[in-house]
Amino acid sequence: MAKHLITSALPYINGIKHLGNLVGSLLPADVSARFFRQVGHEVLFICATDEHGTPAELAALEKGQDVETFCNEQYEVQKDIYERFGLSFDHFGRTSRPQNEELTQHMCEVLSENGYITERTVKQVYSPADGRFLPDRYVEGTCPFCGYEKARGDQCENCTHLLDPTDLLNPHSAISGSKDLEIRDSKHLFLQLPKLSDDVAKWVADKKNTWSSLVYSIANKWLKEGLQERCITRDLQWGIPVNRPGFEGKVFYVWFDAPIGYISATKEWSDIDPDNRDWQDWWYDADDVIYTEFMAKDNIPFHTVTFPACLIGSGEPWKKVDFLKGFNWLTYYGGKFSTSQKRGVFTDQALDEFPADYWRYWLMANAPESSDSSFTFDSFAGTINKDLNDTLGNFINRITKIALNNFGEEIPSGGDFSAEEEELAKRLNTLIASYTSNLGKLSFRKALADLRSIWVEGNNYVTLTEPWKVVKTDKERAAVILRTCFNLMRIFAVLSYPIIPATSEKILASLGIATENPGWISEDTAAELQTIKGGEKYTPLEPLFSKITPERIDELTAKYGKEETV
Ligand code: B3M
Ligand code: ZN
Repeated sequence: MAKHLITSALPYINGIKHLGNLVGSLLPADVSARFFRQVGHEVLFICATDEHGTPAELAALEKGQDVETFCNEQYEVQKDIYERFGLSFDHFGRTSRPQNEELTQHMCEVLSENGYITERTVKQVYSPADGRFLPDRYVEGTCPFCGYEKARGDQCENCTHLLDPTDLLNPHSAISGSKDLEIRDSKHLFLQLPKLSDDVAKWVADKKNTWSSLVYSIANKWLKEGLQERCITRDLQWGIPVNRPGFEGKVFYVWFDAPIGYISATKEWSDIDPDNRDWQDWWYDADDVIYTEFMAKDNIPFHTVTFPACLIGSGEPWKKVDFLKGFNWLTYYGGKFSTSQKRGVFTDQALDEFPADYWRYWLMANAPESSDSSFTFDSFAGTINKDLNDTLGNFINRITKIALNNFGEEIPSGGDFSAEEEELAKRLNTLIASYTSNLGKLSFRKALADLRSIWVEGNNYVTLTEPWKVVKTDKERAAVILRTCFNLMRIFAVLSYPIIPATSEKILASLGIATENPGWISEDTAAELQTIKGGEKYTPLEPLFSKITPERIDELTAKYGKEETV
């Protein structure tokens, strides 16, 4: 038994996430947390909302709310959606909580004592009308490169040139529209990454065999290009205050405090029950912990270079990531999911259309692991119909019907295994070993292909043994076959639990099996196929899935769109 710390990238507070965000971090982290718990490890699965930065302020402004009210509301909205998706966090915290403020300020202090933080004065846009500095997107104006009139201070959306707020022609405030802007000096803190780069490079080199090539190459690309000092403060009000003289009214840059949020959310968790929980067991001098992070590829540099640099620079024994699972993009009909353009299916909408398990299954079966993958409703319907409905669902419907008609609501007893069951055990044994190993290696697509093959074995076994015929001539043999099928049902439910937990719970409940942690399936597959002995009562299941019709697909594409136009 090992201690597994698992974190998902912290979703931004600025709006409801789409399916791409779900499959790029939150969902695979949950699948792993469930799996590791089931095989008997001690697991701590932590996540939180990432609440600082200009995106949060601007989203609040757009909604006409103050940032705090906006964040409070959005936190509850996101938390509720993740619960309904069955995400089994041990704690879902917030980077705006006091634990994060305390720890972020502490990190800045120790980094600064160790000589990794310096002060420098830079030129910033100031708006007297708004009474504040206007960093990044708070300034709009005309792009000096292409003449686009609505360019933002960080980037021109039209020609994609990166900009500085001071580059814009005819600049005005995005808040008040005021054109009366000044350039003022402002003092900021810079993290001296160049000084830490040798240590980080050494640490990264050690991960060559543990990280995937995607993750390892992104980290190395950054290191090779040479690390630059980074400004870790902003002239904003919303955020974690910088606790030093001359920095009144300034806060930390969101990417400085967000990853610290993993640790402080763990502290939130232990502050709830301090007698029984200790966050330091997981984070401080915690060599016995195996730490796995999940994220989309654009977050990889921050997690492989910047954040580890801070932890190393602190000189304190903070736990650093062991395994890092990075994902490519999930596209929507080949184009981008877009929060700002509302393109694609968002997590709240998804749950209005279909049960969480449909989404969980499709997303994990099509996870963008080694390349991007594309969501389409045709693909979604095809997979749900074929795998969930026609394979798993159909197997359960078939045997329930035959069993009910011939043996009532009691699992048939009597008779012994014969060659067919021995053969079934052998075949399953190989598949389950592969499935278990792939889940352990976080190879999700391969794991899901194994799971599908495991379900197929159930249908093949029924087709081969023909219980509906046998029951007419040899009731004892039919009892063996059907009882084996009930055992298969249990095995399927246990193995499917990381992926489609709600469905698994239904199956287990119908068999009268407690479900809090269904455990795993041992290597003695023959014994596993005879765990249910016969004579037990069961509750017949209603069909678990229903097919998605072509008409429904048309409805959905009309509603959510499929054109790639912007
Ligand atoms: N909120 C960005 C994102 O969701 C950011 C991740 C923070 S992880 C510490 O892609
Ligand atoms: Zn431009």
